[in-house]
Amino acid sequence: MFPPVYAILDPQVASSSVSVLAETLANAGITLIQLRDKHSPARRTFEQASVLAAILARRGVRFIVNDRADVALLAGAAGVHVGQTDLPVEDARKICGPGRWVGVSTHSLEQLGAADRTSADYIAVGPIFPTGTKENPDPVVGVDFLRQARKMTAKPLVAIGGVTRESAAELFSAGADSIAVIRDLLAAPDPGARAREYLGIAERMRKLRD
Ligand code: TZP
Ligand code: MG
Repeated sequence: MFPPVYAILDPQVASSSVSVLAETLANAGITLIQLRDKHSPARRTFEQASVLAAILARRGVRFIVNDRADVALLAGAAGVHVGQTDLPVEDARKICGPGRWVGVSTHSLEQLGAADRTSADYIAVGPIFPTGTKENPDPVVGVDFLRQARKMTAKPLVAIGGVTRESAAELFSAGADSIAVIRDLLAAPDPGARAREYLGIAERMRKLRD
């Protein structure tokens, strides 16, 4: 089963250090975590990613580095997530190899179709809802986009952008295999408790679907 809740660690949103948060989220049962650091130099991201890769590998959590396949490989991460302006999926794949995941972000059905024809391990679609977290976000695509995307690919689909506990169930119903959350998870008063709430919603929706 694809991990139903994808936690994204953004140091700009995190209330505590990302390694403390990663432990908290792993303790709560999250099994897929990404480091998304848009502002640090590559050296800092590499150091941070190396620490997270070591902590999370021990915990059986799949750790993904955003944007940089080179950093993901060298840090010992379990995958990389590329956007439309990062290395193309197959080039990231050449760096990371067949054993690591390569995920890709898409913002239109055309991009989704192209991503489906690659070796990507999962496809993210969004922003589904308005988000204050991403700088210069692509236009909001809405839940209907997710429904259309679901018909176009058999790859795991990750819904991202403005996800909240209130919208999570609808996203699973619309065909998401997973929901990716930044602010509503990291800025929660108790991120561990919030993660458990999301996992509870995912589990209820899985039972309804099966
Ligand atoms: N890609 C599309 S929206 C987004 C990214 C990285 C940010 C999602 O953050 P939040 O806080 O869950 O809206
Ligand atoms: Mg990127």
